[in-house]
Amino acid sequence: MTIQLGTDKYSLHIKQLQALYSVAINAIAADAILVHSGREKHYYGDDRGVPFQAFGHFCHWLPINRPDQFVLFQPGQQPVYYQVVPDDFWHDQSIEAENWWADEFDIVRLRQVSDLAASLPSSVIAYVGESPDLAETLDIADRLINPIELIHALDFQRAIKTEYEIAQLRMANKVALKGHDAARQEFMAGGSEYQIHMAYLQACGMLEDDCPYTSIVALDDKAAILHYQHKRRDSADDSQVLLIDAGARVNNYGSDITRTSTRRGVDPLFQQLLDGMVNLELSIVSSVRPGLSYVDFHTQALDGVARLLLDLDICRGSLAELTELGIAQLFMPHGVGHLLGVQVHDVGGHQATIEGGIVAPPAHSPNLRSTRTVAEDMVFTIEPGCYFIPMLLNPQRGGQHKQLFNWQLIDQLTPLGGIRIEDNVRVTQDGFENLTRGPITNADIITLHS
Ligand SMILES: [Mn+2]
Repeated sequence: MTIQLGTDKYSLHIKQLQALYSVAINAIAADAILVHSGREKHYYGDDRGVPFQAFGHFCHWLPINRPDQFVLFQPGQQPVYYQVVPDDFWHDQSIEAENWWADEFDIVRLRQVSDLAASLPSSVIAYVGESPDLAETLDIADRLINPIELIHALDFQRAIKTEYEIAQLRMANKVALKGHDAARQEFMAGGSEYQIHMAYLQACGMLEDDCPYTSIVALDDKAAILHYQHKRRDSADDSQVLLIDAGARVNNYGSDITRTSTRRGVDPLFQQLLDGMVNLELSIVSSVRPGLSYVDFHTQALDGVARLLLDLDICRGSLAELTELGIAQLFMPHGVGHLLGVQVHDVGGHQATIEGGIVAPPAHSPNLRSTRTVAEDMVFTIEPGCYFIPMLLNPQRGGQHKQLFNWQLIDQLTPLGGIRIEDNVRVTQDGFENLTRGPITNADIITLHS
């Protein structure tokens, strides 16, 4: 959805983007950078189009999600938006120019992509986008098609959000929270996964294509499937647990929120685990401040999960033993979160430098999507989880460390699937802003715990 938010913020965003591109272009010998939104695709052997998603670096410039749109950056000049609007009586191709963004560009309207070559300046242009073939037709040199030094610089900087971007992410959280409320109510009333999913979309005022990713709406044991994609229609009168991971998209920026809810009569042990996970998530969020490594949050999550498992007698032994053997990872096999922006798993998560240096995730947690040093105005998710995944736990039943697991309790909890709690967090000058919950005080944590 398109929501107008402060023209001045957007104007400043474009200035900051120009400054960022002015630095990035120094990595290559070029006078200009052409950013392409992408091409329309069709299913194989079919004339039906695949739902389009514009390239992240294009979305960074414009709140437009359409194929064959182009932004031309030239240092010191107003950016040019080449808006391709084909003659087409099958589809609505019109793009309504809204002043708040249109005023920042020199807009050149074209009827087809093949008109672009004649409209571009005769300077040395680099191309960023999915179609090297198209770049060749524009006579762009091979070395300037997605030059890796340029991509590294652009990816790295995307982690730090402008005030405009933070406003979009705040709004995307606000919209998604309406959906989460409606979804929870539908679950409490015994709704099926399908009904909960539809209640979510309706409350957000969204179509499925407006979601930043495929929503996860999982009842009971399906909550243990990390990216569960179905929406069962079966009656769910006796369901006990809902795990819903769903966001909303505003001007191309997406939120990514997970909530786990229980119905009356749920196993009290599961409820204790859920309360513990909520507190763990809040305490990790509360520790966010510039200068830390994102890996620290992951370590806190694994540690917290292990402590909970010991406290509730689901695991046995010492914290040191569980850590040494990587037992928490069997219950939380994903990372504690990821960068968030115009892509739900935003780029540059493992990048340590603008030049492209990489910090790999620790060997014990290869699925961790970010190892960045936390900096002001970075936005990421914090999403610890704890699941009973038979595929991961069953091999331990006959293993060397089988005595570290309380199999009776694990069997008791497995039909309830699992838990994930996820908020979107912005780093401030000396701490954090929870974009999902707003300010959290110690009082909130205690309330949630009781
Ligand atoms: Mn996420």
